[in-house]
Amino acid sequence: NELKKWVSVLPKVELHLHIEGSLEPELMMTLAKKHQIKLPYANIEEVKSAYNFDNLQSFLDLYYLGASVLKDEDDFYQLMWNYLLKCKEDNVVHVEIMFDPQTHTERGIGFDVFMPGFKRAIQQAQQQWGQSCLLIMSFLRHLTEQSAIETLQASTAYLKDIIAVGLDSGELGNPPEKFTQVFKMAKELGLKRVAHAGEEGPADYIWGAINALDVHRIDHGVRSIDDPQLIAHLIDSQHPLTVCPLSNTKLKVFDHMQEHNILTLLDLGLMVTVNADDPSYFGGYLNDNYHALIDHLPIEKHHLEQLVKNSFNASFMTTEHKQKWL
Ligand code: ES4
Ligand code: ZN
Repeated sequence: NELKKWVSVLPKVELHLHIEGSLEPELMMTLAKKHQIKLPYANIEEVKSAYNFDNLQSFLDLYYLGASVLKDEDDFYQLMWNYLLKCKEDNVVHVEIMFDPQTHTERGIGFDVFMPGFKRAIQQAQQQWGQSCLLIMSFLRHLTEQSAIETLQASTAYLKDIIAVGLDSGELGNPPEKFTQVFKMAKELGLKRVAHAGEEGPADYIWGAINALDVHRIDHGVRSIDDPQLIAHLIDSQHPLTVCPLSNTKLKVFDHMQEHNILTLLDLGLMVTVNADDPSYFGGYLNDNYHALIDHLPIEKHHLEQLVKNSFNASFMTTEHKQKWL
């Protein structure tokens, strides 16, 4: 398929990627052995066959379990390095990577363990092939706002390495308004803001992310389609949506890729982008997500060009840096 080959080699940007969700079963098993951690899997095949999800929570349970093998600086380095090698392979020239500090601090692993590991891998990729990379610190919304505030305070020594804060984990029952104060504090510290909203949760949570958290982008946002007033607002405001096609079908947000609304949203004039979310759990990296759209939707070359252009424009790159690519 010509279109697939063409998009594969095109310079691209990724804006919605959880580094803990790029932990491949091979590295998971290696690190479990290294640290003598018992996992409920006998081998790599068993890990892969466990990745059959009914909804977001059934995925999150295995995602937090998998992350429990990440213990020392070198583990976080290896995790980040493996993902950055995929960026090179997929020609992802700029990436904004989310990490979940609380997934690690709750286990007694602090910023001084994971941040040096992440930074060493990023510096190496930047030196070796000019990889451009920014970090987004994401709060777990199933925990309290107080815990998010403590996380923001614990990140003080690394604020210069962090471009934005985000909000992820179980959406239903944890509306954006729960995190109004911590997002306000982050804004005052000069951090940009993104939040998962309208993945499993209602369109109202997208309004909440915009109005209460003052976000620059919405992660997912596909449920915006249920609210015509919100759609009109998103067309007008051009708030980017970081849509994740393979994630949405794996987590049954859409039963089949043919039913995905990304093309509808794009044709309506929303600022839509394509992203991988948790590639090792959802069956593919960024090129695989573009390929899935090509395989299952009536998508044309001009749509793909728009999607790629949108992700450059929706990024937190400086204007000068954007101009290098557009
Ligand atoms: C996530 Cl797909 C998704 N949704 C919400 N939180 C997450 N954390 C990692 N992946
Ligand atoms: Zn996500």
